[in-house]
Amino acid sequence: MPRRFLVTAGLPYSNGRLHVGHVAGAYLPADIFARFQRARGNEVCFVCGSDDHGVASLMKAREEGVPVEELVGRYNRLQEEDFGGLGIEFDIYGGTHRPEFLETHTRFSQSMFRRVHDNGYFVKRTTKQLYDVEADQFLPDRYVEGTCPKCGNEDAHGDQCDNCGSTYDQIELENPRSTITGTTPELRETTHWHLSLDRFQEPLREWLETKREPHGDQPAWRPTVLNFVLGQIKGGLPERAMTRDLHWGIPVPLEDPDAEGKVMYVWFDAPIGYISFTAELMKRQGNEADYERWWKSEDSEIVHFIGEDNTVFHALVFPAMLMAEGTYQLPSQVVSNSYLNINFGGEEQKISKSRGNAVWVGEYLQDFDPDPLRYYLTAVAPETSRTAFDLADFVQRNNSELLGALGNFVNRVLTFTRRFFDGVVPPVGTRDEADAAQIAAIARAQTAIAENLDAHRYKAALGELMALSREANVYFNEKEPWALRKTDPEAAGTVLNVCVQTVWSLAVLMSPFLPFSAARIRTMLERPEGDWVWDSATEELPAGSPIGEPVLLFRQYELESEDDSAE
Ligand code: B3M
Ligand code: ZN
Repeated sequence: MPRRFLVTAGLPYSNGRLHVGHVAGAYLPADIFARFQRARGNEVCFVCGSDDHGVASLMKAREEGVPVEELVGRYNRLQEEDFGGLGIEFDIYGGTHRPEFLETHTRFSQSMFRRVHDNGYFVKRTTKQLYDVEADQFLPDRYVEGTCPKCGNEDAHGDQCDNCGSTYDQIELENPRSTITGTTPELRETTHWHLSLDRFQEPLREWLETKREPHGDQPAWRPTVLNFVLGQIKGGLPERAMTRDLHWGIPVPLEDPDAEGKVMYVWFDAPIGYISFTAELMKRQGNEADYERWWKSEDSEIVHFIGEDNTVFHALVFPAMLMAEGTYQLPSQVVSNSYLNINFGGEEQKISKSRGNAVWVGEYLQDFDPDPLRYYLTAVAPETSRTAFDLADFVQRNNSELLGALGNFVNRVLTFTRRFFDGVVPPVGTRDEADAAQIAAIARAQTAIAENLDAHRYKAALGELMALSREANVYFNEKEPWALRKTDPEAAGTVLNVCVQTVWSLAVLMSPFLPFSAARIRTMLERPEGDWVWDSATEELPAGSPIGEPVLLFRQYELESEDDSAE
């Protein structure tokens, strides 16, 4: 029976371009997983899109002086382009305010909100908040500055002080000022709906405890993720306001005068985007109700890929929302990655736009190919702890590992076969022990890679792929087919037969990681296009199969020297 996977990758805020940290944290491992499971013959629906609401996008639009719809629309398209350039292929790329998705997304978000409300899991509370009279709006924390109530720093943010690190409620700030108009805001009462997370502490704890061990066909969750969220539960889960006084978001759908002019908190509607985008896809395929096969049926496995800062929302808040709603399944797996830092100017730094140290996907793709980045970001993936992107290391590994080991082997074998064996796979002949060992290495690598990918160990899986390519190089070198050809042409044919089989297997096994290169090998081997089939890695190409013109898989990269960059 094929398995069914609903795979999601965190919805990027549509207010900036994507950099390597985003890719390593969520999108690349999700894409590798989706490609692998598909090749395995499993049913996969890979969903993503932009997170268009929230205060940050509103602020950015204000800064740029453009309507927020225009801003998020622009970044939605740019981000989709960046993903496409890297071969991150979603089945659907939506957007929580993308025009073609808005009706479905609003309907799903409002229905969820209403059901959580009707099931009694919201508490309505009236509190005081800062109101900017001139701008005629309540001020989200990011729109307020003032004097820190703890240390007296005069440039403290609405909810935290960068000087002393304390956090507080915005109304505790002294001498508050609105960053929109610069005026002094006044205190006004406002009403919001709070999700009673406290009532889900026990059910969440019980559910999460089952993830310590393998469950169903799923591996245990990463201990870092579990320990973190279980720790949060131990500390007590606070109620969280799920509505906001903003004009940007999904309107709160309650027949209550207090709900007027309010929208949902961005973190309420964003994860519902996963569901509404799936529904939109199903609608396009003919039947919207099919989204239930993915989201409500027990034989579907929901796998979320996220960066570590999104863990609370995916492992606690969203599951609590789903429990409160009552008809959904909970996720089977939350694959959360740590941050990817960057080595810059001789030190390891957090990737940040303002520091100017980010490697942007769009810029990268102007100079380099997608597969080397996919390779490097998997090789240094921050799976269990923070790691760092290092440009010199990227160049070095491209040259020595991708080009030196993998690319070279493929190129040598195909060139040699064309030159000395009429461009066709030579007959098998009699395999000696070394030949048989090389054939056995293929099956071993296939199993090891699959086991690691099923367990969400991407780095280790890639390591097995590269081990196979190194073994293959050793085999080729030790067999010396260039000499053997003269003394025992049949044995040399057998060696090249084994090598071509290995090239083909490498293509199948690399296809989740390095899809562009895999496709090139497939073309060179003149194999039919179409979906990759994992099992075909061990299906031997018959003698006589044609070998096409070899093309180089990887290029040598050079670090820009000081002189070049000064020009
Ligand atoms: N947009 C946060 C982020 O990009 C948020 C993820 C939403 S996933 C439902 O870090
Ligand atoms: Zn302070």
